[in-house]
Amino acid sequence: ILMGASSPISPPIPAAVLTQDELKKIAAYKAVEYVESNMVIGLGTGSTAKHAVDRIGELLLQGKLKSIIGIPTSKKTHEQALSLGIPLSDLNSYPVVDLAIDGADEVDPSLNLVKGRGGSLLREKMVEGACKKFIVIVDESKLVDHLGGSGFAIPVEIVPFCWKFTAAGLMKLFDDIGCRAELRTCPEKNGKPFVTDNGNYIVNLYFQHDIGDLKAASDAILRLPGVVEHGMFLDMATTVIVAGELGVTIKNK
Ligand code: ABF
Repeated sequence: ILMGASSPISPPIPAAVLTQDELKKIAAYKAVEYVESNMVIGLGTGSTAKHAVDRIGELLLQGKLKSIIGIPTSKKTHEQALSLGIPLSDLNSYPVVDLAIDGADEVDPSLNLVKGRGGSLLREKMVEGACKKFIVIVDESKLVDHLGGSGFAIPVEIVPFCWKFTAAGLMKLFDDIGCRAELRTCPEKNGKPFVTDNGNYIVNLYFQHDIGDLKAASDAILRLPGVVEHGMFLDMATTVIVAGELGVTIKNK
């Protein structure tokens, strides 16, 4: 101890900060509270949805949920659910899904979404389009004012056949607002194209200016031959659960 030396001023102890993954888990667990026995459940894809699938598996194992049928939205989720012992089926056998729980890349104030940066947008749109209630689970970093703003991509699933032609067609559609289309590739596979669960490619669209009328943009993209589906999920979410540093917010349509 140095006599006479002024004691060091210790910095204030920061309040416990939750990691992004902890926030995702909080949102996911909250969503699973809506799951009831005997429901047909759409099982989402991605790091947030993974927590929800884990939780459903845990409640089944504990006997707190019974007779659930899961409809997975990707091969990856299919594998995860199988490993947890969740009984699985598909839309052929269950064309109406009671509830789907899935993450998102962006959520706007009207609860429109961008999804598919994980690459599973087609199956997600099919399953979530077939459900009576669609709960989206996100941490607060996913909230945006406008979809596709701030230089983030809107993914579009396209057939591999003459993909450059389709990508050029997509850019042309949005000439007036400035649009760049980039094929999604896999750095871990020497830059080979990313291939979806359905054997298709993904083109990411980057916009210079606000897209404006989302419905018109969606219709135009879907009319283009070569396009399979895009990652704008308009008017589909019924509830969005947002986990943030200050707690959980539930937004209903
Ligand atoms: C899926 O997971 C996708 O539609 C979306 O791209 C992604 C969100 O990922 P994460 O939960 O890992 O942030 O639902």
